[in-house]
Parts: sequence; structure tokens; C-alpha cells
Amino acid sequence: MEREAEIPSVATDKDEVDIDAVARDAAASIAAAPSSDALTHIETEVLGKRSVLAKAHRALGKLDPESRREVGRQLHEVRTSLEQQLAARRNELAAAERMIALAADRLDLTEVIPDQVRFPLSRGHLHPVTQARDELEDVFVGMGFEVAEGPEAESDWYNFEALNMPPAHPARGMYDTMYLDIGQPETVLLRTHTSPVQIHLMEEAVRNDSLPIHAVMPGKCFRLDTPDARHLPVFNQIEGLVVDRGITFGDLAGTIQVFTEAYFGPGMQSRLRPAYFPFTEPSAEFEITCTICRGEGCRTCSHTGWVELGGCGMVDPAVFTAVGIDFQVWSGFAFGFGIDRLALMRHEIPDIRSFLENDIRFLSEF
Ligand code: FA5
Repeated sequence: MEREAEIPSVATDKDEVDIDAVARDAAASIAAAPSSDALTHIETEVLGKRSVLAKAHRALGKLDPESRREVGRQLHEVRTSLEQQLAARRNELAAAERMIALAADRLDLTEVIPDQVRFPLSRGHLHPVTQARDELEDVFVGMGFEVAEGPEAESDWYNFEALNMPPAHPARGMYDTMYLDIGQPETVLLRTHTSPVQIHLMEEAVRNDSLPIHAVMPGKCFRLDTPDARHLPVFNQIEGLVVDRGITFGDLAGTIQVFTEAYFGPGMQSRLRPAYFPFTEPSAEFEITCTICRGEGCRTCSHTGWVELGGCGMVDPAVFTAVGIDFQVWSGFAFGFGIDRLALMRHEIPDIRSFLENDIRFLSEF
């Protein structure tokens, strides 16, 4: 009120500016701003380069030195005050908008006692990766495979040595291994792949004289892999093993082709690329066209247009020898596919980490 007696004014190009009136109008607009976006707009209007205050500031040079000092001080005060009001209003609006977003996203996870329910309960369901594992088992059982399982903690022998990777074999570097603090250092580990279950099955078949083998082995695997769009440190594989008389690479390729059509439906483009695994010879990598970008290249496929789903090959004679199977009589193929990867591609999910975030909105889509 006191200041009204000496209303400051400054001449811009066109007319005189009543600084107090500008400040009052700006304060009213700020207080009435209905949203953060509207407030950003108001901020530009009252403090931006084209604002009345900015113009008044630019016109200071036309005033005599004493008036320039006085009006300059008042412009500075008004600007500081408006900045504070803007910050306060921005906080208020952000808090209110956060409450609205939280209310919209709210998930009622409280326990419901069935007696009190007046509407049908919505059912939960299995995790999408568990669903994928079940579907894969069904596909392979339909093709004549049995389902087997093995331990998640393994000895060095099953995970590496019996698979033709003696200590210090360079291929061990492909698997960044998590060792358990049990027994001698680096003798017990969390399996890095499901291939050790092959060894258990072959040993058992030799013990029970029950060859041939046609089995798939799903389960968790562990590697010190840095999580990214295609990698998790804990993931799932489904291993396949066929040991019989006269098995050829053609049987392997045919099995993978039938499996691909059964799991993805017809029309999926896949390929086998030459690869190296110590436990198979020859070896191949199984890839499909990235379903996220349809082969164009994207973050999920590291811009290659292809996603590797697994490895495969003909069982190496050294592996047969390690478990006591005569490779002159028996031959076989093996494969190991990433279940999480398969689910990722089948459901066209761009990032494998979505499976672990436990966001009910994501999970309820399956
Ligand atoms: C193996 O693990 C071999 N044991 C596969 C095999 C079995 C080859 C039998 C020959 C015969 P590889 O490291 O490439 O190979 O892994 C196989 C698949 O597991 C990958 O193609 C991928 O689909 C999945 N996988 C591997 N590491 C990860 C990870 N960190 N996160 C998610 N999936 C993974």
C-alpha cells in the first residue's frame, strides 16, 4: 500500500509501464494456474524475453541515472518475487498432479475375504516366463520328448569338464560363472547353462542301460552378465538332447524347424549360423528375425535385425566318452534355447528386464 503512493513507471518503446500493476496481474495468473503446463506458459509470458518486464528492463537505458537505479531495483524485486511465487506454485501443482497420477495407478493389493465379495474375483495367472516354459514343454512333449530336470548348483565336472571344458579351457570364458563358497575354491557353482543336465541324463541312461534318450530339460541358469535388453544374470534355458542310433544334423535342423513353427506360428524367419561349443561338433547358433523391428534393426537386436535364441549341434564324441557311451554306436544332437528370449520375441517385448519389474500392468497383459 505504501508503495502505491510512488507507483514506479518506466517508458518502453510504446507506452509507460506500471510495474506494480504488472506484478499484481502476474501474481494473480500464477496463483490461478491450473496445471504445470499452464504455469510454464505463464512463466514465459511474465518473465520471458518478450514480457512487459523484460521490455521495461531494456528501456532502463532511457532513464536518467537516479531513476534508472530506482526503477532497476524495483524491477529486480518484482522479478525475484515472481520467481519465488512461480517456484511455490510449481511445487503445489506437481504435488497435486502426483496425487492424481498415483490415484489413477493405484492397485488394490489388500486381501479380500471371499464372503464379502459382491463381484467376481479377478484371477491371477502364471508369470509369462513360466507360461512360456509350460508351452515349450508342451511343444516338445508333442514332438515325442520327455521332460527332465537337474540341480541348479553343480560341480565343475557337470558344468564344464564332462562337457569337454577341462580346467583353463578358453571356452570357460564364455560363461561368467558364480561360484559357491562350498568345498575347494571354484569347485561348486550355480550352473551357467542347462547342458550339465545332459550329462546327468546320459550317466543315468548308462547306469540303467536305458538308451536312447529324447528329452528336454528346462531350468534356471546363472551368469555374471550385466542386465540389458537381452540379458539377465538369472535366466531360463530349455536344453534338448537326443541320443540314438543314426542321428544326423538333418534331424537337428528338422527338429528346430518344427519347433519354431509350433512355438511362433508359420512364417517366422529363422537361420542356423556356424558357431563353436566345446560339447558339440559341428555347432550352430539358432537365430530368428527380430520381432520388434521385423529385421530393420533396433536396440533389442543391437541393430543387427536378428536375435540369437540358442545354441545347438551334434554331441561331441569327447562328451560321449566322458559319460561312457560308445560314439561308434550312438550319435546325437543337443540344443539349449533361452526361454526368456523366446518369450521376449514371441510377445514382441523390447526389453527382457520387463519380466523382472513386477509391474502388474505389464504382467496382466499375458
Ligand atoms: C549355451 O548356453 C549352450 N549351453 C547352448 C547349447 C546347448 C549349445 C547344447 C549346444 C548344445 P549360450 O551361452 O549361447 O549357449 O546360451 C544359449 C541361449 O541362452 C542364448 O542364445 C540366449 O537365448 C540364452 N541366454 C544366454 N545368456 C543369457 C542371459 N544372460 N540372459 C538371457 N538369456 C540368455
